[in-house]
Amino acid sequence: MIDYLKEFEDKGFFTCADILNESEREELLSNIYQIERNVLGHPVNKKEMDPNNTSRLRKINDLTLNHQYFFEISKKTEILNVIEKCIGPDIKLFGDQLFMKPPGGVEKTSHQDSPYFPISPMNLITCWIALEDVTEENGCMKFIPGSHQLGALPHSEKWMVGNREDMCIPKDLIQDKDEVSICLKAGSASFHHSLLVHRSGSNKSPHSRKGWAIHYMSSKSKWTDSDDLKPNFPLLRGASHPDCV
Ligand SMILES: O=C(O)CCC(=O)C(=O)O
Repeated sequence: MIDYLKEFEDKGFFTCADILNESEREELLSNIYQIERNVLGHPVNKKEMDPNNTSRLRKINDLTLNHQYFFEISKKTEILNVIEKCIGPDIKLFGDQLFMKPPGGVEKTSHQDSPYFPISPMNLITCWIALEDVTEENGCMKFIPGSHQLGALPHSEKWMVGNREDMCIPKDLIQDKDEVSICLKAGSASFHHSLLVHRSGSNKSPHSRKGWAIHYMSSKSKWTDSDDLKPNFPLLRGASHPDCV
């Protein structure tokens, strides 16, 4: 039995097999298929197109906020039991992102999640669910073990995703010889700390690689942006706390 808390604290990640059953995975993929074809409505500003082929999607944000089935899966007991071991019993949902990575899909350069999240302390955890088999060739995630212990690193190097400017961590700050590839069977998941340095390669295979990242935080966390921008984060387990998220 994996000691999830120890793995989370020491290495900043671990994996869990079969976090979804086959019918859940099929239902999620069917919903995604319908969103891609605009059969199921999803806010346009929550969809990002693939810069190499602007007729297909690269990313869909906020599925849990817009579709009940995705929200139900984010509360799945098996997932929350693992999350609870790492961040405690009071759990709120921060948000979610689906990374589509079709054949030819672009890489995601090295970054940490927390510098993009206005949440303190920087101790969130992401459950990244492989909705399809994930291999080295189709662009698996790559983690640098223990890099979450470095604190927040500067994201000062430009990275263009088509016309959109994004940022990444400069290469000279990264010990990429330590990097490990996270290949997963469809329905399995990796869990990573929000300060873990990670990236994913481009998809050089003829197979799609969909990964759904769900971000969780302790409900004792603090919102660090202005009050009027604070969303109403759903409580998934345990209690809410005054003056917290
Ligand atoms: O799925 C990917 O390619 C990147 C995912 C990622 O960076 C994340 O979940 O934080």
